Amino acid sequence: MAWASPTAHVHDVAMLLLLVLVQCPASSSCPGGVDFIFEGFHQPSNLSVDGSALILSSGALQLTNSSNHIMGHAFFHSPIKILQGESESTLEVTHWSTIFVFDIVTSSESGSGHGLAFVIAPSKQLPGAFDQDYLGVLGPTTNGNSSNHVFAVEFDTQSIAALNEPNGSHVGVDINSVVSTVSEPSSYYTDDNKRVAMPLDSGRPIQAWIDYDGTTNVLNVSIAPVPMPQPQRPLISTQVDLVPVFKSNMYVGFSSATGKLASSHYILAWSFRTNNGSAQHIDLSRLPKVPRPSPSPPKSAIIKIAALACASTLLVTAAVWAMILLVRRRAALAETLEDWELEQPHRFSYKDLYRATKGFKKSELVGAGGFGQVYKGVLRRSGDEVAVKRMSSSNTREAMRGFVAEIASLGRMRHRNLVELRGWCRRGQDMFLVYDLMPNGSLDKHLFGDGERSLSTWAERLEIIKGVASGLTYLHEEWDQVVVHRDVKPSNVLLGDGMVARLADFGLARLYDHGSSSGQLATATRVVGTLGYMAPELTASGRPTTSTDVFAFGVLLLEVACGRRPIQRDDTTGLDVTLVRWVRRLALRGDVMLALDPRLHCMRYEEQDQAKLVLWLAMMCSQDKPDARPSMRQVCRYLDGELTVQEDAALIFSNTPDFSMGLGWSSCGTMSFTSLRDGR
Ligand SMILES: *[C@@H]1O[C@H](CO)[C@@H](O)[C@H](O)[C@H]1NC(C)=O
Ligand SMILES: *[C@@H]1O[C@H](CO)[C@@H](O)[C@H](O)[C@H]1NC(C)=O
Ligand SMILES: *[C@@H]1O[C@H](CO)[C@@H](O)[C@H](O)[C@H]1NC(C)=O
Ligand SMILES: *[C@@H]1O[C@H](CO)[C@@H](O)[C@H](O)[C@H]1NC(C)=O
Ligand SMILES: *[C@@H]1O[C@H](CO)[C@@H](O)[C@H](O)[C@H]1NC(C)=O
Ligand SMILES: CC(=O)N[C@H]1CO[C@H](CO)[C@@H](O)[C@@H]1O
Repeated sequence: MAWASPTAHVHDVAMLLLLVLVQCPASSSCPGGVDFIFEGFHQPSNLSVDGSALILSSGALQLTNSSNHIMGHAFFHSPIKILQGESESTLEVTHWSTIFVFDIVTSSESGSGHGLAFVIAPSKQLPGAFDQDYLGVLGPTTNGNSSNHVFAVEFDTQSIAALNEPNGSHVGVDINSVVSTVSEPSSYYTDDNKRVAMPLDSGRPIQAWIDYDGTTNVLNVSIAPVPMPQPQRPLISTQVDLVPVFKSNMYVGFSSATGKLASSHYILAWSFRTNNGSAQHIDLSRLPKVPRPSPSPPKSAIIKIAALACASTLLVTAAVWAMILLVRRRAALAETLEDWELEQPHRFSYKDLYRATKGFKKSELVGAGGFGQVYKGVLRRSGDEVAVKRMSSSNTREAMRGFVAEIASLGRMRHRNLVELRGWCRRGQDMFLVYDLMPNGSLDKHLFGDGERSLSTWAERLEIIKGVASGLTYLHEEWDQVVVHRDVKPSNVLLGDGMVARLADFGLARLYDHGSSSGQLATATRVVGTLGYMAPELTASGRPTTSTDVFAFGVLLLEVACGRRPIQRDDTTGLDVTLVRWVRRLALRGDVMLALDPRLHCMRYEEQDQAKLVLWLAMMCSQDKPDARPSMRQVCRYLDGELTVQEDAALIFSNTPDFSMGLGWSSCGTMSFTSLRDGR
């Protein structure tokens, strides 16, 4: 196989080792047992890596990056004596134990695949290994052959129907085959024996414990999100005789592969021990950082220094250019004013916004989306920090005029859960909206961002949900006109001081008079909104209504409760599955609580009840039939406990045609979501 040849070179590149306690010589096997710990991998380490595996300067071991169809292996350099006993008949597997921390990071475009495995094998090369579902452990020619002598525990983010794997990400025990002998959906047990689902590809570090007792042949496997301690009850506890599987000297390590879908797979720390109880504890405060997919990589210091050097030599040239640019900029800052523009309050001059955002500099960019870019800026006169959203539109002047009129009235709205629109500006085909800057960023960033700021308590999330509901109720029912927001989603929910949720971005909002066919727009317009949040009838008719907002709010509720994005790719079918359908399925199975975000641990009983209510409410809001959805005012009453949610799947889904049709999918056996996309 192609990956086998660069092995030696990659190994040569390996460098120094920070903290490894090894009680055995480097090149021979270890008769007295081994006991080692890597808290971060530093070079040259006692590790043999090959394929895409490499050790990052942070100390993280990267098994794969997010390229497609690659695989990487990393093994402890020397073999380990894992069988003991004098003769064939008295052979016994020594007690062994391992603890490691892994992190699977998926960028939004790549989809997550395929996972990683802890491997015990007779060689470091793993002959015949293949990417994709084989995780680089085995391959189509070797899979299932008892001459492999390969044992693995897989941490798989993709489920393959043909391999009889459970839905979604799962943990499985593999013996000479990637078809697991035992597998469980990835989850852990709390101390009160509740099972909490936990996706493996959340981008958060996960700790795993594997223990094998050679006298009882019991294998235990547990996982838990860092920094949770080892669960008392293992996720998998199974009896398996490893004597026929193991040879007397075996290599221990990791393997990982990507396929059509790809994630970066990292091992952050690893301890392993034979003969002497549990592997050493890992100090979780010292885990190395892993790179996160980021939209704008920081400039390196070298570039800055180089730029500085160049700058001095180019000073003279620059001076000439500066004069030319100054003249040009003057011209650029000039703008055409129209009488209707002058009449409105809250109008900013382009010049002010240009200055506030340092000329719409890239470094001031705080967000970008389908509808434009958002820059942060400081207003010169007041010194206030603002967010400036810039949108380009090739609309006619008439449309622009209507838009401005709406903005003007929206500018008068005041509500604790709405971001205050301070004003706008127009220049040519560019529209600018100016909002107060929210120091805590968007809900989206907190839910799916880099981890440091994740909303870990349920109370915080419930407060945010209630805030958004209250803001939407105001827009729909409490203001002089009916305002349909049209783009309710976490990236449009900003978090102000004290993490108060404030709905932002009325850039797409439309106003209607109260009573005008319950907020229906008279004429259909171009369909706007964000895929995944659009109610089915919206894509068909293009008519935004208050109940299409309620649908999107339902999706937002699910995102907040489940910590998942609204659309995910199903690898078996290659099609998109919506979060709405996924949760409905769990609900029909009676497992709705498995949908909850695993990062929400240690929830109290009343909090679990609240979370359940939110999940059911979300399903009510995201029903296919618009009439069946509650109004935002009703939503608030449900959240405040004034109304009781019917936790009855049959009732809710009777308004959802493809579910009521005989609940067809539930009888179609294991796995794979049928890939009907909502809203298509
Ligand atoms: C990912 O790893 C592969 C194999 O080592 C390498 O060829 C590729 O350049 C890497 N891609 C990135 C983006 O680093
Ligand atoms: C198993 O592997 C061995 C050695 O590679 C080979 O000789 C044998 O034919 C294989 N068995 C099957 C059933 O593929
Ligand atoms: C496996 O888990 C069971 C149940 O918690 C426990 O009784 C047993 O001691 C564990 N065995 C090992 C080898 O850790
Ligand atoms: C077993 O581990 C303990 C610490 O967990 C250590 O003190 C002891 O020396 C070890 N024994 C052997 C034989 O390695
Ligand atoms: C997978 O999901 C289907 C429904 O989508 C269900 O019927 C099946 O029991 C699930 N399989 C497992 C192993 O959880
Ligand atoms: C090959 C190699 O790096 N061996 C090292 C393994 O770790 C021990 C203990 O730190 C070192 O002494 C070896 O040199």
